[in-house]
Amino acid sequence: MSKLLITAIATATIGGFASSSLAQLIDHSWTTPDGDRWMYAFNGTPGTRFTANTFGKPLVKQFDDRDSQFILMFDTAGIIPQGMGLDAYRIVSATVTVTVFNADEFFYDGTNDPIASYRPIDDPLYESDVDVGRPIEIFPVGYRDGFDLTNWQENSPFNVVGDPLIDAKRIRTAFAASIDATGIAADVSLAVRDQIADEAMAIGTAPLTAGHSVPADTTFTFDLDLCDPGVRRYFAEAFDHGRLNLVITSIHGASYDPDIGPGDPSYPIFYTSENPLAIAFGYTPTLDLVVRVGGAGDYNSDGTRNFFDAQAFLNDFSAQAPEADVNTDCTIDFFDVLQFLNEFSQ
Ligand SMILES: [Ca+2]
Ligand SMILES: [Ca+2]
Ligand SMILES: [Ca+2]
Ligand SMILES: [Ca+2]
Repeated sequence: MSKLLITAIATATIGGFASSSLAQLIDHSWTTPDGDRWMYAFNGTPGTRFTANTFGKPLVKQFDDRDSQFILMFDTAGIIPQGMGLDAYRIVSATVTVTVFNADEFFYDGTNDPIASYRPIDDPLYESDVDVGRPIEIFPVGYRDGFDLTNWQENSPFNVVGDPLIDAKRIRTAFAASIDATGIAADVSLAVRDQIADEAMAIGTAPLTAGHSVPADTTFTFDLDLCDPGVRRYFAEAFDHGRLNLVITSIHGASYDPDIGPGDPSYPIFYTSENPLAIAFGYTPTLDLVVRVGGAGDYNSDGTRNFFDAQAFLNDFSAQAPEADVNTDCTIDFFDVLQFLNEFSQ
């Protein structure tokens, strides 16, 4: 493989270089979102609340299973060059944090629970939840009824079609989504009903013992799985437009039951970007991104394409280093070599 690769690179090197595919490696941290919203049908102050929570009430006829969602909006414009076309963006890593406001009102579970475990125990499809607590998950955002990434804002209406007092299912203007490789978003808010499993980009983890109650000010970290082609496309589209929206959800039981009245929360409540305590103590949601912009031919991202790029790629490829995954599909194979050569010789 290496000899073949060297020959191919040498051949490619003979061709002239255009300057259009030079690359930039961008590593940036957002210490607070540019917008955030408790996405819940009966939120009377959308976009400005000091806390947001996540819960669900699966299979209740009126509500989405992921009933209460927390949307985060980060402007990437000005940090990541916009409008370069989807192929120009290669997301390398993405990490999100949110911090818990309420004290000891739910239990820590940093692993996936079977979607059937959220069904009632007498449901024929019910599966048991083997570990105490419920995971907190992060998803891409999808839109409906005239909204999209470019026009949805933290104070946009919850719905424009339907009436949540009658039926709040599948009407929210922005929803937790699964994105296919062509960019089509499917609403996963009814995950239990629709039996949609394992579509989250990450489950939040915290330095806590599994099953223990979660203290106030605990930060949950989401290291996003970027292997899925739909997820990669989602990030590319976000960077192309200059804004990345993400949504936190969980299907913790909602303790408020219209039949029995309000009780103590049994679900996470998070600080929002508007919360004065969060601003003072650094508990606002955060985002860390590493993204390559531009052609992979400038492999070492120094603004020129030359032998050193080929050498660096070859070294990483031989070592099976993650950086050699040029087409970012989470495997390092011949298709990465093809893509590198293609971009190196353009
Ligand atoms: Ca907000
Ligand atoms: Ca569990
Ligand atoms: Ca270079
Ligand atoms: Ca690859």
